[in-house]
Amino acid sequence: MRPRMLASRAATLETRMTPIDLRSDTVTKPTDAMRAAMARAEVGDDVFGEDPTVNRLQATVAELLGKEAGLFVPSGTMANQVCLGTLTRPGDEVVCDAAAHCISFEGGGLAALWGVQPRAVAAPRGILDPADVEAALRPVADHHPRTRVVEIENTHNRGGGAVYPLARVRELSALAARHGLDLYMDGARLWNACAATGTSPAEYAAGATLVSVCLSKGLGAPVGSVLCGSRDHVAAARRLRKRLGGGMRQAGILAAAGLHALEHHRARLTEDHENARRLGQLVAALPGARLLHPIDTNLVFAVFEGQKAAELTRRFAEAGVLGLPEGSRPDLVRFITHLDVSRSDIEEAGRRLARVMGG
Ligand code: TLP
Repeated sequence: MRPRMLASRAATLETRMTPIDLRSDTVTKPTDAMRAAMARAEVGDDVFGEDPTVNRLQATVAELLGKEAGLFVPSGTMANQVCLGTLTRPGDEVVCDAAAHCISFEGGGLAALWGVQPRAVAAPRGILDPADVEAALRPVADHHPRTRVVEIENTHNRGGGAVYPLARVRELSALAARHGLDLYMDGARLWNACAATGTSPAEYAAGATLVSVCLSKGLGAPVGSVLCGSRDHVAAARRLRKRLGGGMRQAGILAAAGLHALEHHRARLTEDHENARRLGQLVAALPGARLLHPIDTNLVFAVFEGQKAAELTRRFAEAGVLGLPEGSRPDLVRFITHLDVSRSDIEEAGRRLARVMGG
């Protein structure tokens, strides 16, 4: 065959190959076993509190987090907003890090839904320093907004999957308690923090008034988060969930996926972390690339100096690797490992990326 024909055959093969999807750990599809568990689920009307599988999921997560009660909600965004809405009144202030998910990626929900403003504190990799939090608290006076909540994110998304050391969480919860504030933990990827450190979910959650965890990221369920706290706080959160239209009916089908994920997909998260470290090595070896952060969990943040992440991710996609322009700087690409990518997918992703970068 002539070289031009060969090149066009290669291009056709390339466009046909299965993409390795590293855009997020939300892209996983339910396994056959998970689908079977969903099909078998006993259900009832959860708005009446009568879905036995939802009730079991809520109790299971509450127990894991060492809290009195839990509430199943459709998404991590709703969990964050319902929790922060539960703990605040209009005009209040939430202290969080400047890159927190609840103020970066939730459509301005704090302001739009609850009339609450963030007090954003710069924090390396999103991990708050208690001294900076203390400095951000408003004095009590008629002029000022009322500081009500300290919000932390563990692991931290825009911090590249950074893990809160338990000691830091304890310092922040002690600080919050000293000032009569509540601590809220966005634990969308708390399972990853636990897998990376060996700290239990209950240890991490102990100082938080409310905490939420996600079932549809690393754990591979199709939908859902659970928020946990005292019975009273969860009853208040339930009202807000209903207000937002998050009261679901025979939701046991979804809760069954969450229960299956908790049982079968938690211990394996360390595999995702190992795959992320391997991907990090492969990416760091590409010409012009470097890792922005050490890899603590399943997120890989790679900087391609002088390049546009939007353009680069288009070229990566053509070569069969999906990543996301992270958005906090123009040359930053985000990759996330998860249940649906194996070690050999990671090796293959490395080869495909090297073809794009000429490495
Ligand atoms: N994060 C998504 C996007 O929104 C960026 C992702 O792909 O990483 N808290 C944290 C720390 C999150 O990373 C996310 C999702 C959420 C909350 C919201 O969860 P969902 O997407 O279920 O509303």
